[in-house]
Amino acid sequence: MSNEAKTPELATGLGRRKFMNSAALAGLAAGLAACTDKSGGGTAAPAAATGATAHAASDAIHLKPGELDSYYGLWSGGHTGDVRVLGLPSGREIHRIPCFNPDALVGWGITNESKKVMGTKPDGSLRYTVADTHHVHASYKDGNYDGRYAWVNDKINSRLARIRLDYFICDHITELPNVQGFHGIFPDKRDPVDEKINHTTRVFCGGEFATPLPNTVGTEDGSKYRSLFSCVDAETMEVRWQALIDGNCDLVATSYDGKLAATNQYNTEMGVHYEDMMSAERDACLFFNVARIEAAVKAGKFKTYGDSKVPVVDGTHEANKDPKTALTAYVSVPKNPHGVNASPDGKYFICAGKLSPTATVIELSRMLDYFEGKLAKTDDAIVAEVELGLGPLHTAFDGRGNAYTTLFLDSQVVKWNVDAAIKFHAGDKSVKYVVDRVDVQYQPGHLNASQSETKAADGKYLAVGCKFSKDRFLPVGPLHPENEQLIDISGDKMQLLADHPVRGEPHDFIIFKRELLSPKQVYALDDFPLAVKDPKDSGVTRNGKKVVVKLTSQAPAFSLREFKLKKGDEVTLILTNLDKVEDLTHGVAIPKYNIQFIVNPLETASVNFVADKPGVFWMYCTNFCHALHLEMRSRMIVEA
Ligand code: K7E
Ligand code: RUQ
Ligand code: CUA
Ligand code: CA
Repeated sequence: MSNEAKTPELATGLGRRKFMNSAALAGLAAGLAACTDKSGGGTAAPAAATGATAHAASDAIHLKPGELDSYYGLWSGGHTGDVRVLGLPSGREIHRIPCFNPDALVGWGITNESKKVMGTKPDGSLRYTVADTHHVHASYKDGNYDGRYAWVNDKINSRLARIRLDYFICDHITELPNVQGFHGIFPDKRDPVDEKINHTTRVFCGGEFATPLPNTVGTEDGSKYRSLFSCVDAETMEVRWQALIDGNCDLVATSYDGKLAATNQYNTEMGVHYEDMMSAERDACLFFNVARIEAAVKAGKFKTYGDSKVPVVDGTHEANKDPKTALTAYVSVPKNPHGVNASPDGKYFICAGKLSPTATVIELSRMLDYFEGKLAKTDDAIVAEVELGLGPLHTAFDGRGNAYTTLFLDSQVVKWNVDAAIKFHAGDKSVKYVVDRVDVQYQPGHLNASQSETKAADGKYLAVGCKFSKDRFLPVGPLHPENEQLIDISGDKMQLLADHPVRGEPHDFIIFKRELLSPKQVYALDDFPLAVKDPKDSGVTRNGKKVVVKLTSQAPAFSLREFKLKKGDEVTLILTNLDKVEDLTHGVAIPKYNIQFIVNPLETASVNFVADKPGVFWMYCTNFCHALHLEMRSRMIVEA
C-alpha cells in the first residue's frame, strides 16, 4: 500500500468511522445528505490518538464491517453486456444490472417481462444474446445527476438501454436504425431552447462504423458508406432524429447550456482499412447545433433510409458551409483522437489525441460565435493544443481547473491545468501546465473522477480502468482480470490507493455521491399487470391447450403445493412474491425445463413453456429465504 504523503485537509474534520456510525443510526436515507461531504473526503479515525501519520484516504478505502461507501459507481460491463454497481471508495462490487444479455441469477432473458425489454423474434426467442457495453451516463438536472435514469450503449447490435435508478433495473432498450458500432453516448443537460427544461430530455448516440445506407447491399466500395449521429428521447426512448455526417463518430459530449453536442472523429478519411483511417494528420471534433437540427426536422428538411421512419438531416461538410445556417461544424483535431469530455465549468470540450501526444481544448463560447457567423473558421475555437504524453485517451476533472488524462501507451495518468495549458498555447512558454504524473498498472483506458462530469465535480477520487493487470493479482490462467485503480486526487500530488480486479471488460464509468440516489427496496404490487394479489387467486386455468398457472410465494411456501398439467400444454406460469420484507427474495426453478428466475419483494414475473416432458418435477425456491428454504417446493405433475 503506498500511502506516504498525505494532504492536510484530509487529516482534519470528524473521524470518519464515528461519523458513519452516527449516520447509520440516524437512518440511512435521512442521514446521507448531511454527511457525505465529510465521509467522501475520508479522514482517519483517531489519527491524533494513535500518534500515527494520518493515512486518511488510504484508511477510507478500507471500510470497517458495516460501514457504507460514500459514492456510487456505475461501471459498464463490456461484452458481458451488463452494468455493475460499485461502492466507492472501497471498490466493492454491490450489484450487476443485466441489460442486453441473459442473466441466470435473476432470470433476465427467461421471464416474459425481461424478454419484452430485451426484444424477441416472432417465435418468442431472444433477438440478440450478445452485447458490448462501453459508456454509462446518467440523467441530469441543474447540472448534476438527478437519480432518475442511466443509459448504456451496446456497440455490437447498436442498442441503447435505459436503467431506472430507483430499482436498478433495465426498463427499455432501443435499437438505432441504420447504425453499426454504436459507441459514444451522452445525455443532454438542459434544453437548447426551452429555458424551463433544465434536465435531461435527449440522449445522443455516436455511430462509429460506416455502412451503406440502408445497409442492404453488400458493396465493397467504401466510398458509399456513411455514419449517423442519433438523438433518442430520454422518456419515450424513441429515436427523434439522426444526422448524416462525413467521417465517423466515436465518443460524445454535451454542453451544460444544452446547445451543443459533439463527437470526436478518428476516421475523417472514411477509410475501411486502418492504414487509411490513420492517413490524415488531423481528424476532427464534430459539433451539432441541436436547436437548428430540430428546427430543420420540423421544417421537413430531412430524408429517411430503408424501413426506418426516423428523420435524417444532412450534417455533411458540403451542406453546412454557411455558419449562420449550419447544423454542424467540424473542428480539426490531430490524428485519430479518442475521447471528448466536457469540463465542469461548462467552458470547454477536450479531445485527446490518441495517436498524437496532445489534447485539444475547444472553447464552447467560440463555437457558439461560429454558428452566429462571428468566428472566421472553426479551428479558431481551439484555445490549446498541448503535449501530454503517449496515447492520450480520456479526460476527467476535479472542479479546481485541473484535467486528468489517461496515457494508454505510457501507462500513466497525467494531471494538467487547463488555464495554464491555454496560456502556454497562447505563447507564454514559461508556463508549466503539467502538474503531476502517476504510473498506473497498466494501459489505462477510461478514467473518471468523483462527480467529474457534473457541475459538482468534487476532486476527491479518481478511478482508472486499466486494460491489463498483468502481475497485479494472483494468476488465474490465461484470462486476466482488468485492474480498476483508485487514486486520491484531493491534494497536489496524486496518490494511488488501491487495485481492484474486475471481470472483463468495463470501459467507462461514473462516480457520484450516494445521496443523489434513493433506491426503493420493495416493488409496488400494482406496477405489475399480471400480479397475483391474493394467495386465494392461485390455481390452474385451462383454455384448450393454453394453461395459466398462478401462484404466490410467502416464506417458506408457494401458494400451490402441487399443480397438474397435461403433456403438450402451453403454459404461462405467473408468480407474485407477496413477501414485502426488504431483502426477502424467492427464486423458482423447474428441473429439466431450464427455468430459473427470482421474484423480489412484491415483484411479479412470468414464464412461458410447453409441458413437453411428462413426470413429476419439483419446482423449488433457489434463493435462500427462510429456515425452511430447502422445503420450499411445489410439485409440477405433468400427466402423459
Ligand atoms: Cu475508450 Cu468504448 Cu470509451 Cu473503451 S472506449 S476504453
Ligand atoms: S445447502 S445454505 Cu446446498 Cu448447504 Cu445451501
Ligand atoms: Cu423461498 Cu428460498
Ligand atoms: Ca484518422
